[in-house]
Parts: sequence; C-alpha cells; structure tokens
Amino acid sequence: MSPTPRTALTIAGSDSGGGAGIQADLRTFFACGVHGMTAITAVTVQNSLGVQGFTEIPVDTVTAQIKAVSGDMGVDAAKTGMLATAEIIEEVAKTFEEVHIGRHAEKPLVVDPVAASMHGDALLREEALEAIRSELFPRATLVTPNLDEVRLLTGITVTDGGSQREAAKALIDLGPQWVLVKGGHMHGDPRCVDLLSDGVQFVELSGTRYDTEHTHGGGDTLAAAITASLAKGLGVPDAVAAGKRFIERSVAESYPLGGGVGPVSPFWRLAHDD
Ligand code: PXL
Repeated sequence: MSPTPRTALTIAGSDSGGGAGIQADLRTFFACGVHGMTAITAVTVQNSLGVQGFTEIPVDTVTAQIKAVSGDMGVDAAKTGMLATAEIIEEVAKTFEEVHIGRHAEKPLVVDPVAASMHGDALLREEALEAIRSELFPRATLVTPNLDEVRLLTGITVTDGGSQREAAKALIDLGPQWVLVKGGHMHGDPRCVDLLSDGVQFVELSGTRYDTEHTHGGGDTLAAAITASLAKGLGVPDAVAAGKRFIERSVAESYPLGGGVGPVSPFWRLAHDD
C-alpha cells in the first residue's frame, strides 16, 4: 500500500481527441503525482481539426460529481475549465461555497476562463461571460486568461507590457485573489511573458517561445500543473512558477497527431524505463 497522494479536482469538458479539457487535466495531474478527480460539464466532439459540437451534462449531475468527491475523498485544490453555460457556472459557484472551495475557503481554486478552442470554436455560450465575471471570479484564488479571454472579459486588447498590466488590474477588480495574464498569444514578442499580479505585486514571468503549431491543450495543462502544485501546498507565486516550467517542457515536447493541431505533452515528466 502507498500513502494517499494529494488530490485535485477538475470541473471541465471532455475532449474526445484526448489533448485538452478533462483529458489534459488528468494526464497533467498524473504526471505531477496528484490524484485527479473530475466533474464533467460537457462532452465535446472533436479531433485535431476542430470542435464539431458539444452536449452539456445536466447541471445537477455536474454539481453532484463535485459534492460526491469532496464529501468523501477530499479536494486539496480545484480548477475549472470549460463550463459551457451560465446555469452550470452559477450552480458550480454555489456548490463551491457548500464544499469550501475557493479563495475565501480552505481549498484553492484556479479558474481558467475557457471561452473558445484554438480553432475559434465556441466552448461557452455568449451569455455565460457575465456569470464568469460575477459568480466565479470573486471566488477564484487565481484566474488564468489568455489574451482573447482578457479581451472578452475586460474589453482590453493587450499588445504590450503596459496594456498587459492594465488588463491585470481590470481583472483583479473583478475579485480574484491573483491573476495570471498569459502573454503566449502576443506573437510579436520573441519571449513568452506572463504577468502575475495580486493587484499590489506585478511579477513578469519570462519563458521561451517554441516554434510549434502543436499547442492544443496548452492553457489547460498550465492551469492543471499550477493546481497540482497548489494541492501539494505551494503558495500561488511558487505554484505558478512551477506550472510555467511544466508547460514549457510540455510545449517543447508537443507532438503532431491527426491532420491539424497536435497536443502539448506532459509525458516528459514520466520515467522512460521500458
Ligand atoms: O483548451 C481549451 C479547451 C478546454 N476544454 C475543452 C476543449 C478545449 C479546447 O479545444 O476542447 C473540452
């Protein structure tokens, strides 16, 4: 028998292609040595060429999954990804209060405000943006928007370090404890600079930009790696730094799969002993 590992819960959508969403979260949790648990919100039909459609899971089933695992197994940290509808967001937010997940409770919560796939396919109904802002952000320990999500949530188009800082302040005003404004989509920049802020400190995290188109699941993998570190007890700045190291290697070792965009790979973290 082994000691029980730390646990992490993801509330997100299934990617039939295995590279993003629930599947990205689970393989990252596994590679990071935490026990992963899932509350599935939607089932997407997709491959490397794009998302062909999705079906939401009934909202009571979504919240029942969260209650079932947190009541019995315990959740050391949680993250949200694709939440699909305003109703799911509102009920998940209420459930977080009940099971003590979120910035004002015992267990850290990472909110990755997934709005669209990298092909531009919608993963969130339009009216749900307001629910992300008003219900979820005030409960988040950390939010991790990319620049498209920043624009949708704040109206700010980030083009340089100054507008990235302005966006961080606008997002902190929505109530999360910390924000990580990811600079990966600022393509003119030869580095990949993310900005981490709690509204007082502004920390630039500079990383290598790899020349690959195979970055499917990159945002999910970063948020899941941060969540795993929070589950292990790290504070937010250390967990984000560890997550950033993790995603860099995962992007460096991404692979082609199918005729379109291949996934980032957390496999580097596992021993190759066969
Ligand atoms: O990478 C964002 C994302 C999250 N969740 C699901 C997805 C995607 C992107 O395609 O399919 C289910």
